[in-house]
Amino acid sequence: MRSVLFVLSRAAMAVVICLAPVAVSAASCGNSAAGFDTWKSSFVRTAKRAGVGQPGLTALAQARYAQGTINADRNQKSFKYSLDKFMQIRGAATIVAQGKKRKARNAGFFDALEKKYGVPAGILIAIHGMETAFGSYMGDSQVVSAIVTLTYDCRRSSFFEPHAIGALKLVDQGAITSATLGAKHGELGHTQFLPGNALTYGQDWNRDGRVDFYEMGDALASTAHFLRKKGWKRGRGYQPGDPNHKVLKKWNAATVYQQSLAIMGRQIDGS
Ligand SMILES: [Ca+2]
Repeated sequence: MRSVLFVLSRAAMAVVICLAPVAVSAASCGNSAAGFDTWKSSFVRTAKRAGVGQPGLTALAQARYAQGTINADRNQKSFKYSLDKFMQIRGAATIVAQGKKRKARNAGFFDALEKKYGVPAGILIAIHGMETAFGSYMGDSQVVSAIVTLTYDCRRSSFFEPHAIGALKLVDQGAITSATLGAKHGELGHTQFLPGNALTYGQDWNRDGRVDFYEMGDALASTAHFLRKKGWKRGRGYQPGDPNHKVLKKWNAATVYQQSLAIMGRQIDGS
């Protein structure tokens, strides 16, 4: 769901600028490591008020200023690609070819997911391929440190704060630890959930008592659950103009991303 961040960044930034004098709780945000620890001790109160327990508070105390995340955030560039170019850059042909094999190999699993959530294999496999090349690259940044740093950072505090609280609650639940690695903006697991969404939509598909976004079954069930809760209609289409196409916007705000998912999904589903 990475690209959502890019699209939201301008709007969220405007909010931060307008509200900064009153909105950012007791401690002020900052644009460098100086002040991070002071801000963290103040953020403890916010976290407690939000219901974060001791494991989450400990993870907050252990969070370190994530310079790599801030560097990546400052260097974000916005590109405008045609659909064809975007699909080429993202390796859509490879995702479809591998995706068809993955669907055939795990037919029972994907049938069970569709039965429970109404979301067909093609879309879930296309998302899995787009987000992490089917789990082959899930990131190398510490999720808690990344998301707490982004909340402290002045640029988009209000956008990231619910995700920081989400990450700390995921620690409470044992879904992640302070060592869990994800992408630069704290997206975690096979389909790169932001922590707040992970907390809300996480599913324990394999029923081992733990929602694990680094276990494929849990991650894809959580993804299907997210789409279902965002309005996915069982048995209806997901091509542009179909009822489910607009649900893809909830996953990623970029039009070319949504269109790519629809094309890849149709090819993988073979319909
Ligand atoms: Ca599980």
